[in-house]
Amino acid sequence: MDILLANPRGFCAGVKRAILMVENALKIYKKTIYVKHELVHNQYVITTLRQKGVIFVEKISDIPNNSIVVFSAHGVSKKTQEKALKKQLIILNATCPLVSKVHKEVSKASEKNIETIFIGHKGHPEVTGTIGQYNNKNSKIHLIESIEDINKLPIKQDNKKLNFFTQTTLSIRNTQSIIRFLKKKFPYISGPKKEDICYATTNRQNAIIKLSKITDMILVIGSKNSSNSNRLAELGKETGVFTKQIESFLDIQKKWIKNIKYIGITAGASAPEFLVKQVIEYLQKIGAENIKEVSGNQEKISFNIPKYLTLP
Ligand code: 0JX
Ligand code: SF4
Repeated sequence: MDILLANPRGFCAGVKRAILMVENALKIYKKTIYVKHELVHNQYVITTLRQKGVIFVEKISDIPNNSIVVFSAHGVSKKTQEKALKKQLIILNATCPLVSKVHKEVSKASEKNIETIFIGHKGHPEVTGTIGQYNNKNSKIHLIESIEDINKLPIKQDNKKLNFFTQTTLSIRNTQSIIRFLKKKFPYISGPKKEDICYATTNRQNAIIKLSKITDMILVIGSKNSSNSNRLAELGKETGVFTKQIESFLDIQKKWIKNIKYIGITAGASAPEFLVKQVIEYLQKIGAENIKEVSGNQEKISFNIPKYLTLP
């Protein structure tokens, strides 16, 4: 059996920035750091930070007044931000700049009374945070998850003040077909040139498609609540290649790899490379021979952390 590694895979710029912000904050403040929601959706990352003293909470009310709070990479709503300010918390905002960009657009639409349709997964923290940027009593933001939802929208077809935005970690294929239907039904709708799906999501989805053409099984490393990792596993399955999503090498079942000649490995944007290495080592122990990095889009993008969080 040979191992083929997808490229790019694993940490994106937003995740690297969020983790560095928390690690530096621990060193600079030498105090308990609270994080609103899981900083990124990966169990290994969360456990490691917890061991360093980070406390993860779902509600701002669970944080003592005057403490330090980090907003997760997925971002928060305006209401959450207000609650944190009321408690006089020191806010370190680790929202990915690409999510913040969508926040600004949604907020602008709200100020301008532009009715808005948001494509995303209900209950996902990024969706809650982005929808929570819209705060207008005279106009509305509507969440849709599928083409079927479009026909249920209480919006007039000839509405000329209508916008759409999307979650950053959606399936490119599904989202494009939703947008096509949206434009057909609402001819005056405007929105981003393509969609708001980020570069990292796009590149990892393209990389798994490439991997699927040269492998007979794919392992996707990523936690169950990671939207972008789930989309990778879904896409792997859609290509027809036997695909399994795992948290770590411990989830691998030997029966999966019986008779497999070329096994592909990829990792979601929140899954550390360390987990990929562990999977490779495990596969080598049970007989994998050659390892090849599949060529792919090189990612040069990086996001700065705030100056006050940089170490000397
Ligand atoms: O569930 P998501 O894919 O949005 O988040 P995850 O797995 O933490 O990935 C990195 C953060 C992405 C924000 O857009
Ligand atoms: Fe930012 Fe994209 Fe990474 Fe999300 S997946 S944190 S939007 S770069």
